[in-house]
Amino acid sequence: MREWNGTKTMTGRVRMGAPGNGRGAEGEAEGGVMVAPARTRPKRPPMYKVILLNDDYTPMEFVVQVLMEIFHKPQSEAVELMLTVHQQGAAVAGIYTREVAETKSEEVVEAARIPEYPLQCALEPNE
Ligand code: TYC
Repeated sequence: MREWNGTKTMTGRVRMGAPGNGRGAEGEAEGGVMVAPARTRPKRPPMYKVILLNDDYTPMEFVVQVLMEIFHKPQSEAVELMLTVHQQGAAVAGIYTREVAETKSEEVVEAARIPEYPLQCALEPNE
């Protein structure tokens, strides 16, 4: 019988190590039993959309500034995105890992809290 000496590739397919001593390049013998090695590369982290929400009070210029400073949008794109939110109620400002998405959302709310604007964001899993 052939012993396991495969390694897992990023796509999840099995790649066999060199035959011979029963040890793949990355496999480890443990009491004579081969164990599958850990994945060689970490999985992609779950991603989250930061959705900017419309309201009736936050000035358009302030939203454009937020999109440029917090989401690093060029001015033309920031104006376009702000108008989309204004006309359609919401739009995706960016897609990030959970921690980064939460931080962006907190930064938006905090920036708006100082001049007392009600600007808000929502987070949504990306797929
Ligand atoms: N609707 C706001 C206004 O008329 C502008 C606005 C745009 C507010 C986008 C929030 O996320 C927003 N002043």
